Amino acid sequence: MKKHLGLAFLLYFVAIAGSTAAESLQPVPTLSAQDFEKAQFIYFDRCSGCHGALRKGATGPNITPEKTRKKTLAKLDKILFDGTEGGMPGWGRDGFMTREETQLMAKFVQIEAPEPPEWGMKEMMASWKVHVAVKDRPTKPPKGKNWENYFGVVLRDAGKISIIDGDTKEILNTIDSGFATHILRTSASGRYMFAIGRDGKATMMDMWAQPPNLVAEVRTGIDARSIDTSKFKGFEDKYAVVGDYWPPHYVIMEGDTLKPIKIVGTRGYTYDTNEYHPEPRVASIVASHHAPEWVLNLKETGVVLLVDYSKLEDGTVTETKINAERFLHDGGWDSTKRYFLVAANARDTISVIDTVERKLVKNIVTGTKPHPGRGANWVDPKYGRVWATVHLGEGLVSIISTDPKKKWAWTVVREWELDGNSLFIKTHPKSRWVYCDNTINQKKSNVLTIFDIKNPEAAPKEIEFDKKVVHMEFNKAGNEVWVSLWDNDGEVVILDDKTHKVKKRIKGLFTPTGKFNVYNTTNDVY
Ligand code: DHE
Repeated sequence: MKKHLGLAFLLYFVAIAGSTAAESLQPVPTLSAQDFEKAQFIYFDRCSGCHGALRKGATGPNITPEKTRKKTLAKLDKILFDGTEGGMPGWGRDGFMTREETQLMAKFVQIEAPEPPEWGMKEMMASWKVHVAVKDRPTKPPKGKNWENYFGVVLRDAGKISIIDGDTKEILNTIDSGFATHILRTSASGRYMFAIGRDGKATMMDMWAQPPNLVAEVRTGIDARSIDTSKFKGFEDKYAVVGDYWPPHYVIMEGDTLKPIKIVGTRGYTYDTNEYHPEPRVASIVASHHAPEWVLNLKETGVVLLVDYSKLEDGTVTETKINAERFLHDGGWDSTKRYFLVAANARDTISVIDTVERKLVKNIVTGTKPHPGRGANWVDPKYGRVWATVHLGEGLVSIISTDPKKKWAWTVVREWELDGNSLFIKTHPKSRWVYCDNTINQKKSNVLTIFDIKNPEAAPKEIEFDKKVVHMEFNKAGNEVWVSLWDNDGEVVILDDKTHKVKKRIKGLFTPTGKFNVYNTTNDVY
């Protein structure tokens, strides 16, 4: 198996559900202890993100043995090797698994899922390390450095973060992080950047140090995707929070040392059918600007939690539960930062949460599997303030009115066609362009598509690169867009936002994926 170049993002719909109950079950295969261990690792690395640790399904379908044993090993192996039209990656075809490995995984999914171990305070405390004590850190920002224009670039398969000076384009430091590092967020001041690895390891980096350095780390669980910090007035830089996939819980930590303070479980009931779910995973997290709260999105139950952290000094958190839709995934603010728009990808829906009135505004049906990242905000010449998402399941940009005063508020006011599925969309308040990647479009994963806000009916422009393009981010000034070329010999390409000419290529980056500008991440500019 190619260990590098993660592709564990595609949604998939294995045709398992098509089998009839009358079909007889295949016998349970046996595996040696060594093969079982190998299969467990491959499952964690490639499969659990979409199917869940217990295989009950989320973005991908349920693949528990009562379903998979209705298929022969040969059929399962074909699905694993070649993928499906519904979005299941062809792990063998694309070179990520050998035939031997897809055959092993076919057997593994016919065997009952081993329950991953719990991970509690004892394990967290044992993993907690403060590399630089608070008293030994700089008390002032670095002189002569535009540190708010630094970028953290995720080097996914290296499990590292490169901190790049956005002014000089120099790599200031490359810092160890968690396994298959996923995303970065910042503290309210922007001084600290936080990374989360798929192994639940949170790392904290100080942008004021010269060069920026690793100051603390803790392992919050076994599988995680999201991290954020307290941003409300009076709580700036005070707390950090990680949302785990496994165990299904969130962990609140000290904002300057990552010392774990509180663990809160998310196991509970689906919002609509009231069925108990053993594994409601924490998907996106954002810090409210209107209350000392985080907005935490629980994937499998479709519940949005507003978690009040203001009484944490007494050890108390208060949760408000808002019914939204299933399965909640990624999302972002509207331009006023009052409304949070989150994708419920199994229901082709964007749920809008009002963080002032603390309620669901509306569930808006868009296209197949919305996937906004944090989405993009701009002012449409006809419809006014809008926010938009791309889709994992079809080539579509859905543009939603976010101005509650308009009669078309919270409806899809415009749609743009893309040539295939996409992962991320981005713009900036100073830009007239909207950028979409085509990362999961097999025909043109190397293409960046650019729509014109001022001429929304015009055909988009396309820029071709020599490698797979993923994720876009602006610099602080809003005049450059940074794009990752996702490869073992990867690059970050910097385009001039006005002319789309290449200004600079930062080469020699191992599997660069997400990029996060300190200022834009701190201030939710997108
Ligand atoms: Fe992500 C955001 C989960 C695969 C790159 N991804 C998110 C968020 C979630 C999520 C819940 C929102 C975090 C937040 O805002 O707090 N991602 C998952 C998965 O479960 C999934 C589908 C499968 C998996 O096994 O992990 C998955 N993600 C991927 C990838 O394959 C990507 C392209 C590269 C990688 O890391 O392997 C990837 N995800 C990203 C990025 C963001 C993200 C860059 C943040 C976008 C932003 O601009 O904020």
